[in-house]
Amino acid sequence: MYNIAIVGASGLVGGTFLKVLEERDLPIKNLYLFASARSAGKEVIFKGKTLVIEELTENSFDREIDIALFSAGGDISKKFAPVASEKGVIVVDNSSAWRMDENVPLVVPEVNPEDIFKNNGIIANPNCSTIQSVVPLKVIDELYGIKRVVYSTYQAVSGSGIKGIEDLQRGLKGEEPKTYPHPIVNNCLPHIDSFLENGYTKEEEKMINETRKILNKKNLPITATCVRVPVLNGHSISINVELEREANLEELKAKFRETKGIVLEDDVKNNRYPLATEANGTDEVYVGRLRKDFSIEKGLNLWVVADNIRKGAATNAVQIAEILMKK
Ligand code: 2RA
Repeated sequence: MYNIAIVGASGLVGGTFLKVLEERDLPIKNLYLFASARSAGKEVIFKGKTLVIEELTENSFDREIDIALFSAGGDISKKFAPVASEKGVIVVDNSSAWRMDENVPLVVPEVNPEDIFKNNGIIANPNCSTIQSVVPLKVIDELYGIKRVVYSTYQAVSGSGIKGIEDLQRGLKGEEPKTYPHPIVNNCLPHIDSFLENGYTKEEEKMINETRKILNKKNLPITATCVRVPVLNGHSISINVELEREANLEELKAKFRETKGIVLEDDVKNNRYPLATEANGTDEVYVGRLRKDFSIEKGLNLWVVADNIRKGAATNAVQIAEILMKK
């Protein structure tokens, strides 16, 4: 049995950690919930027991904790993940704070589970749009070798947390946004996170750098355009891939069908392709619209959809914790 902590327990991902931990019935002896002073004292039901959220402090890890799931923003992770790991806690951090640190493994269990055990106390959970992309890309790379990737994302407002959801709700009532720079209703905003000097956004930079790290292809040519769309939950991503070797679509579909964590939804004659409303609330990565890219010699297009709060964050982190526990 294990003692688990959740840091950021009052947030959207934090609450989903609780839901996923309960669903997957991990061997938990004690569960400790931490958040800001503002949320301290709030009660949460877990497996029929009432737990009380505590304020996160430097002393929060002065107790027997085996694994801590963090989703409280980069500043909190930067400050408290080392405090926890110095006390022997293994931290699985959902923020971007540690993802590109060369001493911190960046892990998607279906792609690079072996990297979990290269940790020095901190394991980074990738960005949601990266997680759902590398799951099919790993299969494609193993079969045909990937030479280049082009990402175009259509990301739900839940990716911005409760604030993003509230802006969509405001927009539907004709009210002005408070989180996004423009109304999200009737718009697609090519602006997720902040802009960099080179004209890309931090979200696009994350997808590029994290994909290279997870697939262990440091110089892989990749570009990305990340777009916020008026969808409540579930990210959709168009992926264009240039290959070393010509793809065989039937072979690739068969491989997707037998890959754990992937659901092939590809029957366009019957209007069947991945949808955010169908991915919502599930832990799989849905793949469809597989077709050759005839504009280049060996090219492939696919459409990938997943619940960005579950597989894109909470479930991926819990899966890492499960592998740690099994070991
Ligand atoms: C977003 N991927 O969708 C980012 C962070 N969750 O806003």
